[in-house]
Amino acid sequence: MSPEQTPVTSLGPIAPTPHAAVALRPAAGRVTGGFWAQRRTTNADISIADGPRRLEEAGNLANFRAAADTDPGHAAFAGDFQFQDSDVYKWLEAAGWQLADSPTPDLAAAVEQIIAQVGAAQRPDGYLQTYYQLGGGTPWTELGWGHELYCAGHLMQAAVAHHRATGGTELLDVAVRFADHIAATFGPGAAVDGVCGHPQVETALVELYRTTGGKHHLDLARYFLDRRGHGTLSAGADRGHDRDPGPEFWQDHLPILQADEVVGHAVRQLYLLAGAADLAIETGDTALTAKLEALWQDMAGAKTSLTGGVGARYDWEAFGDPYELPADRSYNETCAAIASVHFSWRMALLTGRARYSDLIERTLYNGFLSGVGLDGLHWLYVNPLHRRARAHERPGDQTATRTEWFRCACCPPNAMRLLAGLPHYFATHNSEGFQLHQYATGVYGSGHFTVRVATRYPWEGRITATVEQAPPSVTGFSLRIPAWCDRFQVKVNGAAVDVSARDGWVTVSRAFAPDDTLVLDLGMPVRFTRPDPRVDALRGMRALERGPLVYCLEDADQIPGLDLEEIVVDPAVAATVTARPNLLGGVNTVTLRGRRRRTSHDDWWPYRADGKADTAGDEVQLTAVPYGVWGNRDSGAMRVWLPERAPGTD
Ligand code: FUB
Ligand code: ZN
Repeated sequence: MSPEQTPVTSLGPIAPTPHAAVALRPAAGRVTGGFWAQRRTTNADISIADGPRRLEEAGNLANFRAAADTDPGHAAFAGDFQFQDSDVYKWLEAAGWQLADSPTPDLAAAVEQIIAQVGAAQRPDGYLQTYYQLGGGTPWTELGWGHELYCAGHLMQAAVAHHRATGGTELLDVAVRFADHIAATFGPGAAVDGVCGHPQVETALVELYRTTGGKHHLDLARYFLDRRGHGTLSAGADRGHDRDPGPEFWQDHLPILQADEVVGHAVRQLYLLAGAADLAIETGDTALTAKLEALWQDMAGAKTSLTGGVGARYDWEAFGDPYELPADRSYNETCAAIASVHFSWRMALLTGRARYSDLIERTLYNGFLSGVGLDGLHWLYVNPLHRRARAHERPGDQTATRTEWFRCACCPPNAMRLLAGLPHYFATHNSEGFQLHQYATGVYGSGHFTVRVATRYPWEGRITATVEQAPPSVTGFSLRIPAWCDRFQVKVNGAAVDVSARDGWVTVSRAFAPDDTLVLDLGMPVRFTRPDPRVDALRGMRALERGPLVYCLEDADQIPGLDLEEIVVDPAVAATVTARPNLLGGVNTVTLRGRRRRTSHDDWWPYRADGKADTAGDEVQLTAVPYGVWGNRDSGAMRVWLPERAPGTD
């Protein structure tokens, strides 16, 4: 059976239980063509396929064999980080979603082999972390940096993916044994009463509960959430870590219900909030939901880059102050963008609000995808919005240049797992109908409602959705109108319908029949975007956007000799869009006229009295490409935010 014909029924990464308090439930999806098919094919055929080689080369798999004592030649832990097992688990999770989508014998065999190595390494009491098993220290004594629960969480998520994809329990059994060991070890009056320095196990335990039905997994997730914020973590307790990042870094500064803003390490913060959202979904905790909505608003409203990137600070990979969103030194780790998608999707399910999927869209196309090389082999760990031709990286910085793998390789397999499970973030259903959140060519469905979507999105704004199967119970079909779009039209079976967007959704209400066709046309003019004036680092700048895509200028597309530090733009000038099928995997470029500021040797001082005009420069053509594909050609300069031409200059 071809992927086109197989029914869309599989469960994805987040599968709320039947009694969950959700406004929307994820629908199944299969992407069959277009933008995301291209990127997901590279993910499957190149990135995931190459994963075992990478994990072998970096020593991650040898660690499991050594812990199982079947490989005495590699008895010492390989690598620099306690959490390296998680790279293997993230890869296994990616492979699981890939197997669910389009299984191949080679991938199935690789998964089976690696699961066997993981299982063999597990201690008889259920404990599993190769770093500590290979002499790294005493388990559960270094909760700050030890990452034991973090790794356990990734193991659980991998096991859930494998089980949902294949029905097999080989990895699930390992994960449940570890979860049981954790339950026996942690809790008031137990051997350990505390939390992990890196949240992650919370969301994983909820998903394990959804898979096994074991209420104790949900209770354990609740314990870890409630115990956090009571100052149980301190770096001093961990050997070899004399720099204490402070309680905010590892989300131990406040109980979540007392928190007013997103702070500390961005991935830690957002994994925690994703886990809390999962708990709210399964328990109907309305106070927690309200708090999560407020924290999401703080993140989106004051701490997110235009690209959806989060975690602006290089120091401790942390959220900055409100509006601390520089273009050049914005860290925006790829994992943080992924964590933002995880959090937002759970909020979309909880509340039904389109704003969460708006941010997911922005993040996916821009701040996430920039982390993934077009070749599927080169990655960005940090995703700034400006790279100068003269490198501004400090020794020890994560580089803003594409790299094959990292010493701390958290991002590549994390990106693989998101891409592999991505179609499950695209559509939902509830008692009122069916909702499309993201637009990608493919087949989406729930129950007996199935719809086939055809689109050239994000290059064009037309989305055609043809109903294939429609039970009488589905009387509403909703389409998300992105926040960036202020002109759209909906046609049903060729006739324009008068619908307006409410809270980001347009809903066509009728009894649907097979072959009913909805066409949504989203206006996609090029937009000049200005920052909130409170973003001091960006004042006086403009960015180019079209549809869901943020654009940037890269050296490679400009006239020879143009210095991107010298150009200014005028938002009043027209910009043109050109389809370039042979550039960067096929993109639309945006061309506009800008001006090169003329500098002279007399400009020894970069400040001028108000009223003194800049020196006039010549007009130049500028070509912008989508930010999501920047850095795929060379290591030249790049910038998203462009200085606006000052009034009074010619
Ligand atoms: O600590 C594990 C991972 O390493 C984090 O999620 C990333 O931010 C990186 O610091
Ligand atoms: Zn990462």
